[in-house]
Amino acid sequence: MTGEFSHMFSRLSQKMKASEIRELLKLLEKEEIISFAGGLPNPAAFPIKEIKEICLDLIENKGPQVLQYGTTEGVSELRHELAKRMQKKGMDIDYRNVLVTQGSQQALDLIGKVFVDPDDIIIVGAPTYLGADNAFKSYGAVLESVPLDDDGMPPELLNEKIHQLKTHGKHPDLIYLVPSFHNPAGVTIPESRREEIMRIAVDNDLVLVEDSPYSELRYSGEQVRPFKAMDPDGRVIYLGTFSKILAPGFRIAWCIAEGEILHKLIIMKQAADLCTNPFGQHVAAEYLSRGYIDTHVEKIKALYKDKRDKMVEALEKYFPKEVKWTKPDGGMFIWATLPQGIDTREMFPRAVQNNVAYVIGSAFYSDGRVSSSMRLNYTFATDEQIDIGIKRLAETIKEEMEMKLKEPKKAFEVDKDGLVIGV
Ligand code: PMP
Ligand code: G9A
Repeated sequence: MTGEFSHMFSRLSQKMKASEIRELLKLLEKEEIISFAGGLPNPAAFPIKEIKEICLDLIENKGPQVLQYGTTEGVSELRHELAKRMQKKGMDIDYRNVLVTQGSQQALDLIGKVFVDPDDIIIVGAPTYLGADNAFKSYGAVLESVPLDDDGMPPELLNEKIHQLKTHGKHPDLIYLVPSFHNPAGVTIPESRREEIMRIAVDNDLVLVEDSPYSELRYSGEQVRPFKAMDPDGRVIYLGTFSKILAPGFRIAWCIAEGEILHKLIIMKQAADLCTNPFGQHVAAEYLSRGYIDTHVEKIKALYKDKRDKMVEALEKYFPKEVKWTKPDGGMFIWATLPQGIDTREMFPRAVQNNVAYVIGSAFYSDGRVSSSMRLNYTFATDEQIDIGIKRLAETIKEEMEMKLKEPKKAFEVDKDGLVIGV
């Protein structure tokens, strides 16, 4: 029997709920379920042969070095390679601005540690990436959201939100954006809008967090300059990651920051983990310096573009005409919106019974509102699964639309913290 310790927990940990995505991933270990839930890369996109070659070389030729502790800032070969890559995107930085982190998720956590006191305000989109929501809330942040449209966050609504907060005596410090191929909405902020948002950030003295895991995965349209390339005074913190362009199992990402912000992030990382896995960093550095990355990104772009098209085709073929969805120019997600009155959280057990899964829309709203939207990942499933899974989902939606007044049967139970406890 386990004892009772919850009275010892911090106030913040008592308030924290489990991540809907992390919990869903456990549930979806059932083999018969076709999952469009997790934002997982396709395993066919992992460059196993090259990684094996690099690992063998490193162990044989640099074993003592790559198996040792590293600096908190990151392995210097990797920081140099990443700085070159970021300079090509127009950023006026050098390797000293690169902080290697344990996934971008760690950077989000470090940003929370550096900037957030309980009840501090962060502006986010509605919807927004729920991992950021969780990271910031774990430090007691209050998230104020601005609704997104087809071009991401509208500057006029951002201005209005800031003005509204100020009239109540509140001043946000941070704005968090996923400007390219948004998770979950799939939308991208065009360059002119980025310039306007940048001006608003400067005028209102906001630090802008540019979380950009998907920007390299563009399948159509023109590249857009990152906010970090428009940054006049070091107020943009840019986050990039190898999770979607190499392999998430490495847990290696990078954060571009400047001056005292960078300094504080480093100090917080020293306390968090000493350093990011040095062996993985050396592998990533070699992967870049041997010139493998660009060929690989082109390969996965072709694969994912095809999968996006397959999913759009299946949606057109099977989904009821009342459902609307985005057709993203890149990234990994389609955001589908069902007719008003359908709650995708309520519908979820029915989908699991029909052996198909998605992420419920409400998971991406910091106020947890009811949502008739769902996020569909198209990169992980096979082509055949995309067709079968979307057909199952279409049937689920039709059933829900017809029977929405009936009590849905539970396909799983959750405990008081939102952890899945039985299927
Ligand atoms: N930010 C966004 C917008 C994401 O979609 C993800 C992963 N889904 C992350 C951060 C975290 O990525 P990682 O920790 O694997 O680098
Ligand atoms: O939590 C994970 O496994 C990463 C994926 C994030 C997402 O689905 O958005």
